[in-house]
Amino acid sequence: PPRGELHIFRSKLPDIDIPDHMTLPEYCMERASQWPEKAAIVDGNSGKVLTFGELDLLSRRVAAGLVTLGVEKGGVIAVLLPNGAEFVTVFLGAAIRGAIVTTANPFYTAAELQKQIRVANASMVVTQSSYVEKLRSLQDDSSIQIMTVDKHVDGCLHISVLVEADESRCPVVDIHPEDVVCLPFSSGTTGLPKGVMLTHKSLLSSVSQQVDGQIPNFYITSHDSVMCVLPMYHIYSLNSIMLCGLRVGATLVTMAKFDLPLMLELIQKYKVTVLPAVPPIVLAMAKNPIVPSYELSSVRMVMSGAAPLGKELEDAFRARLPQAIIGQGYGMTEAGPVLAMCLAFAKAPFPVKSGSCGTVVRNSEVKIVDNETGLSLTYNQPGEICIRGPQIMKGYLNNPEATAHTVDKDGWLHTGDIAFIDEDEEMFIVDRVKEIIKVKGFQVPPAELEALLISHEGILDAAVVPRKDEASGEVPVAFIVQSPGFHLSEEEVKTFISKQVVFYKKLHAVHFIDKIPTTPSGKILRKELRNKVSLP
Ligand code: AYL
Repeated sequence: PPRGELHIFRSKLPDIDIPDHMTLPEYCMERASQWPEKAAIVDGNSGKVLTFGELDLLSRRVAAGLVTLGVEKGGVIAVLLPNGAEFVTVFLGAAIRGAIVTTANPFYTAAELQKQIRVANASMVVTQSSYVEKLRSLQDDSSIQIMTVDKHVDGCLHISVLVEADESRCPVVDIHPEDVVCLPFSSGTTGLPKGVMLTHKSLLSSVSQQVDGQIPNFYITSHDSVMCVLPMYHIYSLNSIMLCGLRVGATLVTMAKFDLPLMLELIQKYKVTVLPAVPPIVLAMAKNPIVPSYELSSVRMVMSGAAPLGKELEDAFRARLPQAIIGQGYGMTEAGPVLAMCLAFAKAPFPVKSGSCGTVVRNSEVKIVDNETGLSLTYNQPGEICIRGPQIMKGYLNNPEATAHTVDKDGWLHTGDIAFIDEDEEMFIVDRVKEIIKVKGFQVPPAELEALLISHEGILDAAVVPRKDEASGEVPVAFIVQSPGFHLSEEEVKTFISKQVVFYKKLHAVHFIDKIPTTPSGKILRKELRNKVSLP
């Protein structure tokens, strides 16, 4: 097209009718009564099974119990749980109540958890007894209630008050499609983690774009068993595994944490058909010598997402599990989260190329913007991916500035990812123009580590950038300017950070320099530092 014309990319599949009169839990459980005896969740660690009928009943009890405990519509509940039936039950129950669930990694340190719980303004935390100690200080200066799902703990509520509540008192709540239902945290394109307001409409639309219609893009059905090893507190698993799985009536086989032998055993035992993964899991499946000794022929689909998957790795995987279709999903928490999905996963599959992160989902528009000229680009020209559709976030919680920076006045969400789209409408991510570091698919916001670093009296200035890593994709490394008179060692700096953050945010190297390179306006020249650590 001529210069300045807007070029919009769309799915190759036709648009669908996305339900607009249902809440998220109604939508996800719409067909549950067709298969009440079917397993919704098989806990891979304990072998315990929860049927769709039981899940439906328990989630209505949870909603009733939350009312009794004083959780209002719009109230926030923090769920700090490993994968399992309780996570799903509490999520659905809270959503029926009209409450909002904020999710976080239970391995977060006390400081990380407290920050999020305070910013989210949660009134209740649902967790395991082993994490209560970390949360105790929250109880000192506020009215936050802590609830355990396993053992009873003094001073805490127990999940029995929810799952043994009277389902006939399940509230009828007037929920608007634009009401927030989930509040994951993400640092987005810059700065510290922020609450991402995902509404009933956003998540329902995103799930619908994946699994609904005549030709679903992510074709999973009630005949599938889906491996749920990716943590449900992350939006990838919450959306593409938990919510999509419930909607279609698939069985989720959950694992509390990644463990390759156990995962392979469970795939074999439960004849798992769909394996949503992240690149390090694909790497293990492609390279680990134990893999060929398991019977994995049930697996028909493997999705990789949350971080780049190299073409070579994709090909190596294909050589090992030739019966499975491998492809990618591309998501961003703020985008609801799924932007693109492999069309080889569709009910009427398309041929696809290795290295592609998929094709834009249905009922959405994508444009690719040249960051220098602001023009929208056509085929094969890399630029920033922007997306518009009913699934994107409502905004960042209490942060209109950051929201306006990410979603423009025309409704385009700017991802900070650089990609091109080829003539087959396949998207290829080639770079990132945002600060975020992706370790095994987890977000590590440099701003968070930099703030911790400069809180040390021996550190005058600091910058944190990604370094490529075979096992994790990327790892954070720091550049440090020491305060006059200080002579810190690399180990001292690493330990100072590792005590304060969850394992995957640990620094892998510390470089001492005289000055952090910045632009005249004071912005860190991250690319320059990134290049320094990527030299052989
Ligand atoms: P967040 N290839 C390359 N980079 C990716 C990919 C991919 N397939 N997917 C995600 N990313 C990067 O918010 C990209 O930089 O959400 C993106 O902006 O933790 C950033 O990760 C977003 O990180 C799915 C499949 C959800 C994937 C997701 C990803 C959610 C990760 C649902 O079905």
